[in-house]
Amino acid sequence: MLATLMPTTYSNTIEALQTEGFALLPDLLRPEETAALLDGIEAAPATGPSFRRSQDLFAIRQVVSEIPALGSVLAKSALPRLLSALFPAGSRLVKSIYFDKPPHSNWLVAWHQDLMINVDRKANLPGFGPWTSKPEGVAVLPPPAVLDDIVTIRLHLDDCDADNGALKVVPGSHRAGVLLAAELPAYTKESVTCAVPAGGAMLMKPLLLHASSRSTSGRSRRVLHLEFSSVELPGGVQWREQQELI
Ligand SMILES: O=C(O)CCC(=O)C(=O)O
Repeated sequence: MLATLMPTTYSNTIEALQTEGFALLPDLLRPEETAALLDGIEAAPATGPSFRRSQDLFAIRQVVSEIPALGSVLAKSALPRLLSALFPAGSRLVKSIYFDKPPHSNWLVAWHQDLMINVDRKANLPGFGPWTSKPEGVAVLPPPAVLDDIVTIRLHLDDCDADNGALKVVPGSHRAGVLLAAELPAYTKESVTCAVPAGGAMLMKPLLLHASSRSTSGRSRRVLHLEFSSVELPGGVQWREQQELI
């Protein structure tokens, strides 16, 4: 059988995700799917509490609920097959954000791990906390097993490299658990920059140390950041944005 006709198993991707904390899939989306996602974003009204626009950043929170056309494009792409490989027992979308780092943007993101999950309400749950309450809703640091289950899939809608704010990561840092600020410099000397072409995906674990730099180029860096989990939260607490994508 020709290699191109063999089913994609994503076994190398899953192994890289477990050992390195991230994996790159340069051609997850077809060009017409990337174009359809951009069309959906451009057609959105861009007003309301989920939309934030400044000279250096255009972000849309809960973007898949704000722009339902995106979910239809994603459901017909290779994403469902990738999700079945990552989560054989099923998963749901628990967070979605669109980020545009426009040309020459000064927006940079310092080294951090993604520790908080968005939930619908506060509750007295063993192992959960601290809790935060912001205008957009409640978030909490969950127990390690909840974070370990999450996979973030960043779909790149533009070619992205060091010049237009690609993500920098520290391979393997997700295995160190939750790190203190004072511990970060010892890790960040070993960082790599994740260049991803338009239509490609970067997969990462929430505990992977990551950061991004200012853009020094005239190119946009548009990304759909999607987080998936198979975990049912305890005590009747729900993921705030939970949504079946497929
Ligand atoms: O997209 C970026 O440049 C950074 C985003 C990020 O660090 C995050 O979502 O946690």
